[in-house]
Parts: sequence; C-alpha cells; structure tokens
Amino acid sequence: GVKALLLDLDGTLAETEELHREAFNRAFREAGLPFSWDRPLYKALLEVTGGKERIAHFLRSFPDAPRLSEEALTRLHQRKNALYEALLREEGAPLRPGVRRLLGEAREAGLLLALVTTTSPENARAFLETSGLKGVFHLVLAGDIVPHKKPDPAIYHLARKELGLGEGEGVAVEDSRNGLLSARGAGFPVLITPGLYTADQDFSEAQGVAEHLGEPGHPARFLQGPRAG
Ligand code: XBP
Ligand code: MG
Repeated sequence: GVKALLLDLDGTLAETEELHREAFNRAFREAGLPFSWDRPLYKALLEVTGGKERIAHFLRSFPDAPRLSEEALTRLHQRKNALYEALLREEGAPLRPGVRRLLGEAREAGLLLALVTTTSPENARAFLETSGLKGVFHLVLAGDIVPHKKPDPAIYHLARKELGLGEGEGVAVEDSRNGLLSARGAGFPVLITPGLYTADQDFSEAQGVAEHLGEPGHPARFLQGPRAG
C-alpha cells in the first residue's frame, strides 16, 4: 500500500509564482537591467525550471539582452531569492485549499511526507516557516540537490531512495507537466492540481486531476487506489 506522499511546492502547496515573478522583476530593476517579465512571458518561461536556469534561458533567447557573467548571474539569482523571502514574510502565500487538511490526515494515517521541489533550499525553508508547515515534512529535497531539475526524474529517484520506497508505495502531487514528467519518470503515480500558470497543460499521464485538494473526498479517494471508471 501507499506509505508516502511526495508533494511539489510552487503551484501545488501555494500559488507562489506571482511572488517569484515580482522578486525577479525587483532584482532586475535594482540591477539596472532593461527588462521585466509580464504574466504571459513568465508563463512561457516557467517551462524552464529553476530560477537561475530561467534567467539564463531568457538572456540566451533575447538577442538584445545584456550578457551576464556566471558570477553576475549567480548574484542576481541570490538577490532575487532574498527579495522573494522578504515578499513571503510581508505578504505570505496562502496554502491552496485542502493542503493543510491533506497533510494533517496523511500524517495521522502514518504516511511519510516529502517535499520535492526545484526551488532553492532557502526559499523552501522560508516558505515552510511562513506557512506554518515547519517540521511537517519528513524529507525536504530542493534545488541543486540533483544535477538536473524537473522534468528530469532525478529528484524523485532520490526521494524514493531516501524514503526507501518500493513500487506502488508513494504517490506524488504536482501542479505542472514538468513535475508530472519528473515523478512519472521515477515510477510514481501522480495527482495533478493545476494552478494559475499550468491550467492548460497536458496531464494525460496523470493518475488523476483535481481542481484543488479541497474537493470533497477527492484526495482520500485517490489514495485508496486508481480511479474507478
Ligand atoms: C517551480 C519553479 C521554481 C521557481 C523559482 O518549482 O520552477 O524554479 O519558479 O525558484 P516547483 P528559484 O514547482 O518544483 O516547486 O528561483 O528558487 O529557482
Ligand atoms: Mg510546481
């Protein structure tokens, strides 16, 4: 049976991407960089996971963009993360419907909980603190802990190893196609709760799609096994 629940952070536990986007734009402005990311552009840029990778991708694909050294890029991304943490502490990012209840019920049922995210460890830590979820997860895997981020399955393979999970013993919860491919690639069935930026993505390989985790009975029903009909 199922022994562990593995959850993504951004878009799944909370709609954090607007805070990330604002933090990127504040960091660009501070650094005197002549661009900012609006929602349609950010939606396209989310195909590249990892903030540093996202900036590098943007700079590569826009010929007019200034060239940044590797050090300048790292500094810019670190500053973005500091601004993101400040925004989290000022404004917070409310948990999506059903998240707190699902985590509580899963813990009560004795399931292991893992946070499996491409975001930087300092961002994951700040989020857990500000959302009151500190200490809830048995395992937190974030950012550069693996050489390749989602959609690569490396981070879910690592989670499987760390938790000692066999076939069919873990279920992943994700909001994006990149997350879905990563978890599927490591053999986990995936429940998708599409978010602000991912609603129109292809989730055909998912075990189930729920508008949010607060749908009556949905997560519990899902954990009992594959969809009936
Ligand atoms: C979503 C992401 C992250 C954030 C930015 O991660 O793609 O890259 O947008 O985070 P997930 P950093 O859904 O896997 O939690 O700037 O810290 O990389
Ligand atoms: Mg996500």
